Amino acid sequence: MNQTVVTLDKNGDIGVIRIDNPPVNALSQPVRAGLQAAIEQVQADATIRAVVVHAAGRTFVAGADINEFSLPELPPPGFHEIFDQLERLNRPVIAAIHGTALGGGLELALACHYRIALESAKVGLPEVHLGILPGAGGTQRLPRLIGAQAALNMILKGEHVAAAKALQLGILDAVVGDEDLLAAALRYARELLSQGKGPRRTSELTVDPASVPAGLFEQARAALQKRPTGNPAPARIIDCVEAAVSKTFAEGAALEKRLVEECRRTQESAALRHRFFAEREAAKIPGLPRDLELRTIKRVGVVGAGTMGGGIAMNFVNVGIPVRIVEVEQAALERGLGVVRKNYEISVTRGRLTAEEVEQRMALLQGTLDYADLADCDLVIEAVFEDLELKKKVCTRLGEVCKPGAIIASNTSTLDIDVLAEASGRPADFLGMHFFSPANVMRLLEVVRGAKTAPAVLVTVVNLAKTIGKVPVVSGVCFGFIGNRMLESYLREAEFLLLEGASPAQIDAAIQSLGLPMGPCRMLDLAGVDVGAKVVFEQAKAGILPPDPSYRVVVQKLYELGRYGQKTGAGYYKYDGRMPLEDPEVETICRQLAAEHGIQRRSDISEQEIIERCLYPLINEGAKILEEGIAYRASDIDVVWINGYGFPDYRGGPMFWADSIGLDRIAERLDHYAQVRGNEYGYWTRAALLTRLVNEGRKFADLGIMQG
Ligand code: 3H9
Repeated sequence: MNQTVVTLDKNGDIGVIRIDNPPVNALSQPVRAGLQAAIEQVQADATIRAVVVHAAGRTFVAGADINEFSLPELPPPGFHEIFDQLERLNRPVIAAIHGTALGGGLELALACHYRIALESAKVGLPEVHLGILPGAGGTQRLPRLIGAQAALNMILKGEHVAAAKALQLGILDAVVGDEDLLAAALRYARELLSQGKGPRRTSELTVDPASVPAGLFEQARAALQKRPTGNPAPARIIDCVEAAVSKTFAEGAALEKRLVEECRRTQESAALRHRFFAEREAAKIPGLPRDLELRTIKRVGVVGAGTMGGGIAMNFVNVGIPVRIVEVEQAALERGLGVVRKNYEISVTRGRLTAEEVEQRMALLQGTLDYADLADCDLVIEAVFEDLELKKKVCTRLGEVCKPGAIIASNTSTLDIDVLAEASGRPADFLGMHFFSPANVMRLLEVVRGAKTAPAVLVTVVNLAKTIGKVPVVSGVCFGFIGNRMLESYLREAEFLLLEGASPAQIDAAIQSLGLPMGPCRMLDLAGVDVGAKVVFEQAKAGILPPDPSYRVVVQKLYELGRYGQKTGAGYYKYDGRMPLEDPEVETICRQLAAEHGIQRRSDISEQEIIERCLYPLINEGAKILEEGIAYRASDIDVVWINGYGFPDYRGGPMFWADSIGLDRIAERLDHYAQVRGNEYGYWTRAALLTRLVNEGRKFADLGIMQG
């Protein structure tokens, strides 16, 4: 037996199998081998009358080791083999669950005969988020235990289920309060023995077909077809759960084994696994001093009660951190607080919050018209209108009123953090916190480190981001940071394509065919053409626009015409309610602009050209961001695009996607467009890093940490 990761001890006549594989007790090969050895030892020891399986550290088993899924073959012993062996033991086996029993961890527990958990524990089969299915018996045992409908629902959603609910569903047999779990499990084992209870094998149960709602599987398949996803797992999950009803355990298990293997070999699953690790890497800041003293954030201030300020405030009150929100006028303050309350009330109607919880949260949100009320805040975030002069004034004021040691942050989406930091008079305490709209919903937070931001400030905010449920990504200072800077090249090409003769619907359809929820034209109409145009004006002011008179003229023209998008009923489209309709007016506008700028119209723009022209320059910009050290890692860029811009997770983000296309191909197409479109303004000039990687036959994924 592998002595270090799995041990078998005896507590009287009870065998105790302990898994100790930090940080999350993943079932990597040594753990599987250790488990198998422990089971064989139990088989050989007739004095053991019952077995408890538990885990050391902060959690029970959090699943298979996700790293192993990238190996050509999963190293033996296999999951089914061990779990079947465990279940076949002829003495009662009890799983003792604390923390989380996820994926293979729950499957291990399901192979045990009884399950006891702490009330703080959670269980789930989240494999779907990795583009695979529960492949260690979960699709066969869970339906046998709790019924096909509940199991299908739980596996397709991949949610974590709290212990109380899991008890109700029949996944758990007992839940205990805050006590010594191992002691409780041993007690439970002795009770079973005293009651003469023996093994209870879930694989021997059958699902009564009469308990399965008519059309359950057909409806699940129809729902998938209606909203197709690039994830290879859901369709196969439905097949497996159906097999749990209609086939023997052995047949269902064989199907599960084959389908999980099919899933893990797909590019989509590789992309989803990349996302899993990328999000965790993104929160790691390289090169930090060892003895950092982090700051404590007990109260937060927000300046501006507009949509953004209100959304930002909600993030904190949702986790119990009180917020002071400042406005200039009482009416604006009341409007802002009213919007927050309305958002919470919508959650009540959807059953996500109780009326009492709304009151508790609103009580944590205090409005004020006086900056002096921010004096006791540990972090203050300004979320006023995106205007450099205004933001500078606000930052200066914050530098005056905030207490020493408070962190001051700007929610700017494009402006120079270093300029704002200087305006505050305390650049070491200053950074950017770029929330995405709606700020209470979108998971991404770009944390922008200024030239003088203190490391402790940066780490405090990255940790805080995790506390409020955000995925933080650190960016250096440049116009638009990681996300909006890359977006700029995407929007630039979308507009040139409009001038050359593509319609908004054609462009959007091409981009959506890749799995993005909306193309650039619909996105700008939704975000506001005015907002989009102002970004261009700000770049002009900052002197960073290319000297190209045709640069993003479409958005500027639509703005001039008051076509602000969905909110004014017209933008790149005209609107019937929320429904975008093609508008001949837009074609006329584009035709006129093309004529003014001497741009040839053509009718041969293909879907492939749209995809390449919008996305390959975006990837090229990503490479520049890396070589400048604006992002630490290529995978950080992927995290930004998946969580902030709806880039499909099953493609792994733009940089992972580029690696899968081949960087030589990307480079070759950039060169091609430089030739056919001309390259007067450097739009198609390859990033030096891209050329280097192509020459060396390497990928973005091969790069280490990049520091500017
Ligand atoms: C599965 O089980 C398939 C089976 O059906 C069998 C098929 C054949 N593997 O998230 P954290 C690392 S698929 C490897 O920051 P938290 C993680 O990368 C699996 N590594 O902690 C990080 O490393 P580092 C199904 C893993 O407290 C460290 O552990 N299970 C795994 O915020 C800490 O993680 C899942 O999908 C793993 N399975 O959250 C559950 N899990 O420190 C995946 C974690 O180097 N895990 N790591 O960056 C989670 O959801 C969270 O990690 C958990 C803890 C909730 C457990």
